[in-house]
Amino acid sequence: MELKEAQFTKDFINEIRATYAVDLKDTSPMEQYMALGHLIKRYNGESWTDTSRSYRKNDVKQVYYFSIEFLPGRLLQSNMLNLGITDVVKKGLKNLGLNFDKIVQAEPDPGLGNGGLGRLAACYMDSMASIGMAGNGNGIRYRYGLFKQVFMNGYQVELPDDWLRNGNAWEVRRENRACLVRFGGHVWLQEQPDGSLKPVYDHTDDVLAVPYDTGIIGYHNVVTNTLRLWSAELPPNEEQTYYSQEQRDNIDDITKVLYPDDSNAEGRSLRLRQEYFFSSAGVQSIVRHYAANHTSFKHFPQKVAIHINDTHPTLVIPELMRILLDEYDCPWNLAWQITTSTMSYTNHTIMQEALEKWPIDMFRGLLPRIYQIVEEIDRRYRADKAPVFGQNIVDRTAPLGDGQVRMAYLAVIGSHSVNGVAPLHTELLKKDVLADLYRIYPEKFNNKTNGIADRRWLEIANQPLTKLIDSKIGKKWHANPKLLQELSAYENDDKFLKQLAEVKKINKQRLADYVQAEMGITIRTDAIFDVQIKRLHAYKRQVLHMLEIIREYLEIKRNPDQAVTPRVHIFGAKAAPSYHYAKSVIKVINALADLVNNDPDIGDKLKVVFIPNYGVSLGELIIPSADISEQISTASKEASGTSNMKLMTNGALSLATMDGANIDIIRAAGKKNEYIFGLTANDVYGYYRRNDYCARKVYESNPELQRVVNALITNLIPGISTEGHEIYDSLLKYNDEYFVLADYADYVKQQEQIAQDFQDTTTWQKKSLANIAASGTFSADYSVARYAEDIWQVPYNRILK
Ligand code: 26Y
Repeated sequence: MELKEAQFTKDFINEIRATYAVDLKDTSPMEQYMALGHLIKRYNGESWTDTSRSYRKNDVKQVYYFSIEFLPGRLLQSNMLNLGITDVVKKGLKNLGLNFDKIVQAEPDPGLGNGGLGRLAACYMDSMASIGMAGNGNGIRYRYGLFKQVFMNGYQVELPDDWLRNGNAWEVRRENRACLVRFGGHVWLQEQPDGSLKPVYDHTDDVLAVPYDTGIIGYHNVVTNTLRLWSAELPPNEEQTYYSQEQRDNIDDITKVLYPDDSNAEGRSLRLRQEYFFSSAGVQSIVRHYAANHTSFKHFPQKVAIHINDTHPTLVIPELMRILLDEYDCPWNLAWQITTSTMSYTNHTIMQEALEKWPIDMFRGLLPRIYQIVEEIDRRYRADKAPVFGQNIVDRTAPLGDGQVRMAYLAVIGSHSVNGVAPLHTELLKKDVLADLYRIYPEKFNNKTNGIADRRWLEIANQPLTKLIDSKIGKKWHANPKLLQELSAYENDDKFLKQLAEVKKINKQRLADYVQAEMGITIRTDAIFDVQIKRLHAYKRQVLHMLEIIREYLEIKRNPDQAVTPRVHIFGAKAAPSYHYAKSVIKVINALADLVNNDPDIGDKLKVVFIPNYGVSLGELIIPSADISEQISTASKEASGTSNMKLMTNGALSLATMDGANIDIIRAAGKKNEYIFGLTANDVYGYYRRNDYCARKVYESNPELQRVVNALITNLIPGISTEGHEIYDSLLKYNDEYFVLADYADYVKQQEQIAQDFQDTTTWQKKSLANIAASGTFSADYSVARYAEDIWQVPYNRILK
C-alpha cells in the first residue's frame, strides 16, 4: 500500500491519543505496539473487506484449513512487510524518537501450537494469501498458549502463557457469527409425517462458539484472507437458564488451554471436546455462508474444500454429514458423495502413539448423534469393502474397532485425498502405517512436501543476509523464492563469500549478546554454532547430540594442549510436561552445560547453551546464526521436519540422517554440501523385521562409546544420578529404541569432519551458499500451489515458476 511518512506519523500520534489519552512520550513500548497494531489493522481494513467481497461476488472456491494448532509468530513485522510499509513505518517511528526493536518485542508471540504442525499451518496461511488463493484458517482461540518454559536447577518448569493479557491488536470478535455446538444428552430418531427420520435431542450441553477473525495479509498483492479462531462461551441466556459453576467451568475449559503434547495422544475427553468444538463451529459457519449464496448442495464441493490437518479435525466428516442429513434432508449417498469430495487429509506422523483413537463409550457419551453417523459410515464401509477385499483387512481398517473410534482411518475413508509431508514419509504411509487403506484406496494417496514462510525466515529474521542477496540478484526472489538459485553464479566470488561470512558473524553476535544478557554465558562468534532446535522427543535424538558433547569434553580433558575448532552447542526444546524421559534429557543437557561451561580446562573451546522457551520468536534469533543444523532423527521417524528448511535458507549446513525432508534438502543442495550419516529407513526396517538389533553389542565393541555413555552414571556430571541412569538404561537396558548407539560412530565421524572443514572459511561459505541458493524450492508458496492444483482444485494468482 501507499503510505507517506508524514501521514503515518500523524495517524500514529492520533491513534495513541485516542486509545490511551496520553502524550507519546508517556507511553510504554506495549502501548506503542498496540497503537501501531490497531493502526495497521485499520490501514488494511479496506483490503480485507474487498477480498471477502470479491470472493463472494465471484463465487470463488474457498479452502478452509482446519487445524487444532496455529503458530503464527509475531505479526507486526510480517504484516508491515507484506503491506510494503516497513521502511516508512520504521523511519516514522525513529523520527518520533521511538525504538522499533522494543516495540517489536512488546508483541506477545501467540503460542497456539506445539511445534511443526502448528507452524506449518501458519506458514500455509501466509502463503495462500501471498499467492492470491482463497484460503481460510479454522482453529481454536486458546486463552492460554503453550506454556512458557523456564529452567530451575536445570529442570524444566512450566509457566502459563497469558498471551491475551493486554488484548490482541489483530483480531476482530464477531459475535454475530456465533453458533451453538451441542454435547452430550440423548438423541433419538423420530419419524416425521413424511416418513423420514429426524433426530430429537434431549438434555444436551450447548456451548456458544464465538469466532475471532484475524486478517492474513498477502505479500504485496492486496489480498487479505481470514484466520478464524473459535472461543467457547455460555450460550445466550434468553430463557434465563441457570448455569451452575461447574457448567460454566466446563464451557470455559474447552478453549482454555492448548494441550502441550505433541505426538503423544492421550485419550482425554477434554481434547475430544476441543476437537468437536472447532470442527463443528467451523463446518456450521461454512455451510451457513454457502447456503446464504446457493440454493442446492449438489455443487458444494466445487465451492468448498475442507482440509484436515492431522487427525484432530477429523470430526468435520461426520459433522458435515450430520448437517446435510439432519438439517437439509439430504439422502445418505448424496451427502456422502458431497462430504468425501470436499474433504482432504494430511498425515503428519508415522508414530503409532500419535494416532488418535477414542474409546467408544466416551465418544458416544459426548457426541451421541455424531456417533450414530460414524456407526453408519462404519457399517457401510464394511458392507462395501468386505466382499472385495476380505473381512480381515476390513476389520483392521474400519472406523470402529477394538472398542475405539480410529480417527486416522475415518479421515482416510471420508476424504478424497490423503497426503504425507515428504516423499519418504508418503512411501512409509503406503508401506506401513496406512498400508491396508492404501490397498483399498490407492488413488487417494499423494505426497505434498512441506514448505516454510521464506520471507519471515529471511526478510524479517535475517535482514543482513537479505540485503546482501538483494545487492546481487535484486528483489524478485521475494515473490518467487526459487530465484535464489541465481546466487550460485557467485560460488567462486571470493568477495561475496567473505561478505556471506561477515553476515553470519553479525547474526552470531546478535545471538551471543542475547545469550550473554539472558543466561550470563559468554560465547565466541568464531566458534561453530551447532544448533538443534525442535521439540524434545526421543526419536529426534537430542541424546545423540548430548553424547557428542560428552565426547568433545572428554577429548579436551584428555588432550588439553591439542588445538580444537571451538564450538558452541545450542539447544532449544520444550518437553511435554508429562513426558518424563524428555524432561530428564533436558536436565542432563543443562547439567552437562554447567560442567562444561565452568571448567577452566575447557575455557572457550567448548560451550553448551540450552536456551529456554524456544518458540517462533527465538527461532528468528537463533536460526540466522547457525553454522550447523542438527537433523538427526532416527531414519523413518521424522515425517518431514521444517526447521531443517529454515536453517538451510539461512545458510546452515545440515548434519543429517536420511530422514523426512532431509533427503530432499540433500538432493537439492548436493551431497557434498551436507554431512550425512546413519542408518537409512531401510536399515531400520531391516532391524525391525529381523528383530536383531543389539545395543549392548555396539556398546561393547566401541571403547570410546563406552567411556562416553558411562559418563552418564559415573558422577562426572554432577546432579544427575537419577536422570543419567534413566538415559543409560534407555540405551542399554531397554535396547535403545531409536538406534542412538548404532548411529553414534558415523555421527562422530561427521562431527570430526565438520570441525576440520570449518577451518577453511572459503570452502565452508561456498557450501553455505549452495544451501541458500537451493532453498527456494522449500518455500511454502510452492507447497500450497501444489495443494491448490492437485487436491483443492482452487485457483491462485501469482505465477510461480
Ligand atoms: C494427538 C496429539 C497428541 C498430537 C498433537 C500434536 C499429535 C501430533 C501433534 C503434532 C505433530 C507434529 O507437529 N508433527 C510434525 O509435523 C510437521 C509438519 O508436517 C513435520 O515437519 C514433523 O516432521 C512432524 O513431526
